Amino acid sequence: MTVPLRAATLDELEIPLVEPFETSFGVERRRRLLILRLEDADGTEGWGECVAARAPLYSAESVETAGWVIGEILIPRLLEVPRVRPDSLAPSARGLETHPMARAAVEMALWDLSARQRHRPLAKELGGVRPRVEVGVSVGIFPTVPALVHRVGRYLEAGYRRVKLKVRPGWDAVPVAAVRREYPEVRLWVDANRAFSPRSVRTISQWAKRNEVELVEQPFPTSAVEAHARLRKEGVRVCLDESVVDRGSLELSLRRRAIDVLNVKPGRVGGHRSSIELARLAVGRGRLAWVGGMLETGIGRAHNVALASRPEFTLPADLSASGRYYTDDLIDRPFELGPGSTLEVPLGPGIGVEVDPRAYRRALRRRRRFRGPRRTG
Ligand code: OSB
Ligand code: MG
Repeated sequence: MTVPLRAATLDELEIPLVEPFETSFGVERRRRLLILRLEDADGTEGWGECVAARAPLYSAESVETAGWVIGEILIPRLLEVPRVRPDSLAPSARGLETHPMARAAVEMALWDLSARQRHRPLAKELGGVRPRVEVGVSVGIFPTVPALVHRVGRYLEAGYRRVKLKVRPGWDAVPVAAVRREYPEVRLWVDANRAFSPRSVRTISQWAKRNEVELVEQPFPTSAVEAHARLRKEGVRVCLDESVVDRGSLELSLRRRAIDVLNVKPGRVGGHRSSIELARLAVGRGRLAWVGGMLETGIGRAHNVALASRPEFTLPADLSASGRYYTDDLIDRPFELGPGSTLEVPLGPGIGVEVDPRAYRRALRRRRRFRGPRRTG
């Protein structure tokens, strides 16, 4: 029933964010990204987004390295595969364990393609069970505390109920306390993107508990398993993002009691299949899981929303409405925030959204085309 690929298009785009997004590792004003479009022999398409950023700061991959891996290795190998399916990537991705973002873009495009071939929504193909997914909003570092408090207020007015503040040494106890004081009801999370030293376990636990911070995401460096375990012992709920790169790293954190909650980003862990595997493992051991984001455009967001409709994901996702990120999202029907701080799971074929050609053309910077071998019979 499945068919070979006929062609692939790898595009590099640039799209301005509605406002700068500052984290402990840098500021992003315009997102540079890769979009992959696969096309099978019947003309059905599959879309994937690569979450690697222009600079390799969040992780070691970048637009350049991921573009190289996708264009020089993954696409040429896949174009030789006689019948593609979502797991067709595994043999083609051998040796590329340290390039999960490149792999994910291709794996996710294959999922979309295969769901469209079957005229089924991706959410159903992935085992999703919910018509809407609960979401929150990730809020960057601001120039001043009042500016942050004001912005959080705007998000709450828009309907978000859970807010994740980006923190770093020097932007921690004070802004967190200010937001808590102004909004006593908000579900408050923080994310440090590895910026703290393991020596600050005590101080983090003090301000986190005092301000009823529901979870602290990735306070310490990737391999600081003991520090994360100590923070848990202080009574803080620890969420891991960068530390979990594969099954082995998750098992290690579980065994050493260094994790309560898992932030699963399909674009960063190799795609949907590995996301499901990691979430099942964490939930099977009594931990909680939710779907994170990497400022995806509507294409990547649609993938993430489909994944988040699975039953393992019980905490609100980092998947906000299109307008929180981009004035001109790349899709025809931008995501909007619905009742109860939710996004609707698109139920059209595949990811359930279509590209808006005008927005896409405006953002397009570079295109590479690939064609499969001519096949006979
Ligand atoms: O650590 O979760 C993170 C964005 C870019 C890189 C890393 C992270 C993030 C976010 C944004 O927090 C979440 C979103 O897409 O809304
Ligand atoms: Mg994070």
